[in-house]
Amino acid sequence: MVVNVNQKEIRIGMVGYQFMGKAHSHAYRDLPFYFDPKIKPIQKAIAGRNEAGVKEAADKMGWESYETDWRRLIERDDIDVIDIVTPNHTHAEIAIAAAEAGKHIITEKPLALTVEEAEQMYDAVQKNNVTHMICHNYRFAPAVQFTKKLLDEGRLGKIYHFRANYLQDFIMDPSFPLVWRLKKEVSGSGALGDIGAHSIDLARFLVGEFKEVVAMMETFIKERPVGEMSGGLNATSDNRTLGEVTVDDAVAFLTRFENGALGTFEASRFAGGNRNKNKFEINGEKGSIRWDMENMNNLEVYFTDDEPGLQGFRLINCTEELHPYTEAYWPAGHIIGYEHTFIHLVHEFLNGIAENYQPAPNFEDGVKNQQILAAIEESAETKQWVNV
Ligand code: 4PW
Repeated sequence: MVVNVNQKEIRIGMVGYQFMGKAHSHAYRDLPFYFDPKIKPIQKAIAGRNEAGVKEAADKMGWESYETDWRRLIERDDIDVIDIVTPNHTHAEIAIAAAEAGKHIITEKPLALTVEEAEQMYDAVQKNNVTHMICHNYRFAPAVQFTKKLLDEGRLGKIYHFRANYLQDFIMDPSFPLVWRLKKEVSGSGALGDIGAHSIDLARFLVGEFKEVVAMMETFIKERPVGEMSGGLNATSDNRTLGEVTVDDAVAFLTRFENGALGTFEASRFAGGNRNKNKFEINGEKGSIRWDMENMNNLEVYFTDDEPGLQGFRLINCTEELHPYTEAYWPAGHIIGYEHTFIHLVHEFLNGIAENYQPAPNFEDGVKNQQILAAIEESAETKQWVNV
C-alpha cells in the first residue's frame, strides 16, 4: 500500500448517488466536523449516467464536480479513492478497474454477485496494494462496538447462541415495482444478500466464523409491475405489465459456528410493520446482550452474577463518554442515528490509509460473507446442510 504520511487530504470519487450515495456523502461531509481525521476527505467528483440527476446530486450533496461515465473517475489523477454505491452487478467491474488504477476502494454490500467475482475483487486489491472496505455499517453503531468490547473482555463467557432477525416490509404490496433489488442478475439475491448479509457480518464480527448452514428461502410474490429499475425502498409504478421476481423475499437459516455456538437467522421483506428491524441477541454462559437497530443507542444486558431479586435485562443507553465514538458528539443521553454509522466506517477507512493498516470489514470479509450467502442458497436448493 502506498501511503504519503504527509498527505493531509484525500480526494474521493463516488460512483452512484441514490440512497447509499446520500449516506456516504453525508459521512464525508460531517466526518471532519465531529472527529479530527488524520486525513480529510475532499468530495471531488461523483459519477452517474443521467446528467441532470448527477448534476443535481453533486450540487445538493456537496461534490465539486460530476462525470457521466464512472471510467472518467478512474482515469482522473485528482481522485485517490473510489466509493461504489451502485447496484450490486456493477461492483466487480468498477472495483477491479479502480484497484488496477491504484485507487483505494469502499464498496456497498454485498461485495459481488458470486463468490468467484468476489474473489477476483479481493485478488485485485491485494495485487495492487490498495486499502479496501465493504460497507457493513451496522458494525459501527456505538452499542454494537460496545458489545464487541464486552465479548472480547469475556463478560459473557462462552457463547451459546446468536439469534438475529433483519426484517423489512417495503415490498409487501404486490404493486411495488420490479426494482433492481428484485432481479437476480442485478442484485445476486434478495432479502438474503441485501439484509441477511448484514446479520451475517454482525455474527462474524461478534461471534466468529460459520462452519455449516441449513436454510429455506421463499418468493411470496412471483411477478411485479416492470419499468422501475432505479427505484429504492419507496419506488412506485403505474405500469400494468408484469415481470418475474427472480430473488427471495425471505430466508431463514441456521448455522453452527466454528466455536460451537448455534446461530438462528431470519431475513425478510415481508415482515409487516417492521420497517428496518435489524436485531440480534447473544446468550453466553455469564449473560446475554440484545440490540435492535430501531433503538440503536440502547443495549439490553443481563449478567448471571447480578444480585438475586434484581436479575433481568437492564437497559444501557450507549451515549456515555466511555462508549465508542460518543465523545465526539453530545453529552450523555443525546442520541445519534443511522447516518452516523457511516461516519464511523469512513473514519476507520481513512485511519487505515493514514496509518497503513487494512481496516475491517474489508474485501476479505466480503468474500467470506459471499461464501456464506452461496452456501445458504445451495442449502435452500438441496434441502441439505452445507459446509461453508
Ligand atoms: O442497510 C439496509 C440495506 O442493506 C438499508 O436500510 C436498506 O436495506 C437499503 O438496502 C438495504
